[in-house]
Amino acid sequence: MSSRISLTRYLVEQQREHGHIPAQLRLLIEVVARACKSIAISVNKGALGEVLGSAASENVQGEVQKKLDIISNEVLIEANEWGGHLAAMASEEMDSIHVVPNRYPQGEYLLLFDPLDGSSNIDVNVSIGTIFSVLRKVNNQRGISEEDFLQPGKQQAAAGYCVYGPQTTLVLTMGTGVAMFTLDRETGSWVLTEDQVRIPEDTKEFAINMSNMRHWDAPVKRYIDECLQGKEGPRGKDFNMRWVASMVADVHRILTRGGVFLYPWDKRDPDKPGKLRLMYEANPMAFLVEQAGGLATNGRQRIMDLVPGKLHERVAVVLGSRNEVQRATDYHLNPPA
Ligand code: AHM
Ligand code: MG
Repeated sequence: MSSRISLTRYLVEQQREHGHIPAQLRLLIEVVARACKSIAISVNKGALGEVLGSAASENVQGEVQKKLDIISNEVLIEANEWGGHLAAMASEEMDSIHVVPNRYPQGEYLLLFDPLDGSSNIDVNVSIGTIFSVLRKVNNQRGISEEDFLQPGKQQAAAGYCVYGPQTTLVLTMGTGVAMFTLDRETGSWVLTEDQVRIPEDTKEFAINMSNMRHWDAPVKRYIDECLQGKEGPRGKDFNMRWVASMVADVHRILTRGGVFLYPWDKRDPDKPGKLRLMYEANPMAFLVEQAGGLATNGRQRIMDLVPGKLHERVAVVLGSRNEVQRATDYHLNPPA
């Protein structure tokens, strides 16, 4: 089909139309997309590729790593370190940053990723994904350190994810809307299947891990309780609930048909601001959601305005359909007296 638009063609046309997509950024996106293709192949092999199960290691957050967490991390590093488009990378699965080795040219960008999101779903054959965020290296005066990564999400040059589900789909923003590409397994190419994605402003679907209910803070309890009261309650409509436990899959559903996703702060571990990681999960998803007309907050502030204090920082997340995120955020900011 000659009318099919490949990822390469999309990137070239975006450059022509908007004139501000540097060649290094285009290369970076193509390389990440290629790495995701390779991860998709490992995911699909499953038990046949001996990639299921846990590895004998923990990551910096003390979580047991799955074999696929490690494989995906390696695929992304190896694909990205030699192209000349990056200065350094940071990953949910690595304690510290990976600076591009001296034998390769250093580029202008920093890449952050959660190589395999939804790790608890790997072995049970439920959708999982890769999430990535791209920042510019702002300081050209010296070498590269962790500090260079500590930029607010609003400074992202691009962000996206790839979901490995019934279809393999790459979702991308470079700040001019959100586009979705489906992997054509016969030709091995990413084909544009949705452009200028929009999230409906209203929804009747929420996503939260209800088993944590007893630990929630009052505003979250109030918001969910009102949804659960359905037609008879203050919202005057019935809500449906979904929770995949893979953020990529939950966000993909929201980008496709609307909804609200919450992983709030809770009292289980009061010193932890939330479960999800600001730089590998919340920021890239917030960029995509805002570019599709939705909102993303930590209950009180816009996620992309938060200035990270450290690489592996965690954050509470409320994102999705604009009017619902606004409501849940209002409940935090203006609790009843
Ligand atoms: P991971 O990056 O280690 O896979 O953890 C993040 C995942 C998210 O994808 C998902 O929204 C959440 O953890 C599910 O957590 P829970 O098991 O507490 O419901
Ligand atoms: Mg994750």
